Amino acid sequence: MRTERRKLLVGLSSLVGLAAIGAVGAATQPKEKVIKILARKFTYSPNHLDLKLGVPVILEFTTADVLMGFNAPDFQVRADIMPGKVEQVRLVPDKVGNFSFLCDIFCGSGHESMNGTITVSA
Ligand SMILES: [Cu+2]
Repeated sequence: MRTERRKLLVGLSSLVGLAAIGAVGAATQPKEKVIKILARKFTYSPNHLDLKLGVPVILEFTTADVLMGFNAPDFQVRADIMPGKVEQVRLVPDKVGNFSFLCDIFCGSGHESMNGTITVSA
């Protein structure tokens, strides 16, 4: 009975130790890079993003005029970019190559050409 209790205590203390290591690891991890993107009729600035495979980024959107959309279907990321608001989405580049993004909310006569590219390198 006594040894059982000791085993339990040892088990618990190593769990606490692991949790502490986990907390330190999280605290020292670098913050995800924030990429600011300004949408306006009918472009994104920038309209080309260079990303690294497996390195997540935060895309931070604002619009200079009307409501816009952002859609990067290859990464299943999309956002509504509303006037007067800052919209953030997280993108995880999980494949290498060139991928398109586009505006998916009709915003005027140049809407169809409002797009950009994401290049993910290894
Ligand atoms: Cu549009």
